Amino acid sequence: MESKTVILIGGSDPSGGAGIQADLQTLFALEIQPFSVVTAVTAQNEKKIISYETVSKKNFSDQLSSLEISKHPLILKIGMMGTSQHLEILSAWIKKTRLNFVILDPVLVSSTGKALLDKKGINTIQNLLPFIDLITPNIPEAEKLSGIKITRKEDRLKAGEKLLKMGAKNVLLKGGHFQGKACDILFSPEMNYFFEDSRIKKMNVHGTGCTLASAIAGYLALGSSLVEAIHLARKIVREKILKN
Ligand code: PXL
Repeated sequence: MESKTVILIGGSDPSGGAGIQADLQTLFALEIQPFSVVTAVTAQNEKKIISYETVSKKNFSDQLSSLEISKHPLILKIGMMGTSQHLEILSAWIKKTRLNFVILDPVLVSSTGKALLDKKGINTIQNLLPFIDLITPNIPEAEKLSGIKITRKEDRLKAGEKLLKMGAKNVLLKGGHFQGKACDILFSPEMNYFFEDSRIKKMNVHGTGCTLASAIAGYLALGSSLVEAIHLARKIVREKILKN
């Protein structure tokens, strides 16, 4: 069976741990050749992000227009966007393009603490939620997008359900920032699924969000169901953390 085409949209991380480089590496390992559209170029290493610049809005639009995608079923994975203006351009493109499945990893802040999207971008993401098939926030991102503070276990359910109500078709709330077992929760229209593993201690987790979302895109492209794709993608992330 021919696999679906994956389009990656995100920023460059010259250290290779996160961003488009991590996404590409993940998809190549699954023998998928994705399209990749660059939103921003960061200068960073494992310790910090020194600076970043977004590509011009014209160049970003041109990259999207250049994609020769009319023939294929498409899976889109969105990572770092940089500014709300780039997100607005992407929103307009999503609304006019036939996409099978849209995954949004709402990259707001780097693991080293630098903002990777401007403040207004949060509002733009909220408006885009009805066009998103799967959003993959970590706890701080879910708090910002839902407006619900997550301190107790039950708060995760409130935040996830709120994001569904705001229009996302599915929400994968990642538990990496929460105490206890490494538990990700998938909120879907029918039911919630809990994905649980023992926590791996004090390892480098830079780029794990990128890898998870792009592996989900890859497995969906190869024909997995969403639950199966998440299960398999979590295995890839676990291996990546253990190797670091
Ligand atoms: O992990 C989030 C992320 C995504 N994309 C780029 C990044 C980072 C974190 O540093 O640099 C380009």
